[in-house]
Amino acid sequence: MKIYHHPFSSNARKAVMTAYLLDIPAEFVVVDLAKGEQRQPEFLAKNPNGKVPVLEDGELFLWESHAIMAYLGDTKGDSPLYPRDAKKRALVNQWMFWASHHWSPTIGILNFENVLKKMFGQGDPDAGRVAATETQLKQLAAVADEHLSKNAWLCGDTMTLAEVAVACPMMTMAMAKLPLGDYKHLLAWYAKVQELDAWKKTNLPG
Ligand SMILES: N[C@@H](CCC(=O)N[C@@H](CS)C(=O)NCC(=O)O)C(=O)O
Repeated sequence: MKIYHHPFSSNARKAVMTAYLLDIPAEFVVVDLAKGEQRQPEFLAKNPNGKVPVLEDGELFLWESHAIMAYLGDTKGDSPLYPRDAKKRALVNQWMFWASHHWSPTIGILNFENVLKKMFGQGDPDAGRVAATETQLKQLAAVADEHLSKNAWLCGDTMTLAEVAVACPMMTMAMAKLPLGDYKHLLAWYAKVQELDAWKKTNLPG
């Protein structure tokens, strides 16, 4: 099994971290996004969207980080990280879909405005877009924070793949100026995730 990724990509990190947590031996293949390898025909044949992560398992090529996480969880059998019990799994999926549809894309806008624009010489952040996105992100953070004020982990007492989906986008918290400082339950939970070996192994080099 191969996972095509890039160490700066929070979406790719979700796939790599899941493989580590589930102890699934996978070969991690770096796709050089800065050089545009993701737009080369060889990579587009694996993922026509030209994005990491991609998982290759035999004849299966799978894209979308949360689909990859679910597949890895399925191949592992009944792991507490992605339980087979329908109700328990539904709650893990709920946070994974929330991360995919709301949390990651909102953070992605601040990554673009506050980090990538400068990196690629595309001008200053758009102040109006930043302010509107900060408001949206705070609303989302308040939901997670309130939930984590009553639960040790997103799905209750046990750590699951939901943690991976929600924590990985936060890896750019400082450089993308994510306005999360007031959400103390979310930050305390994030500190616990950062203590995991699978998190440390996927930290940026250096
Ligand atoms: N919804 C996708 C998003 C994947 C994505 O946006 N990947 C970014 C890195 S975080 C990428 O490969 N960007 C390269 C490009 O767009 O050229 C997922 O969750 O896998």
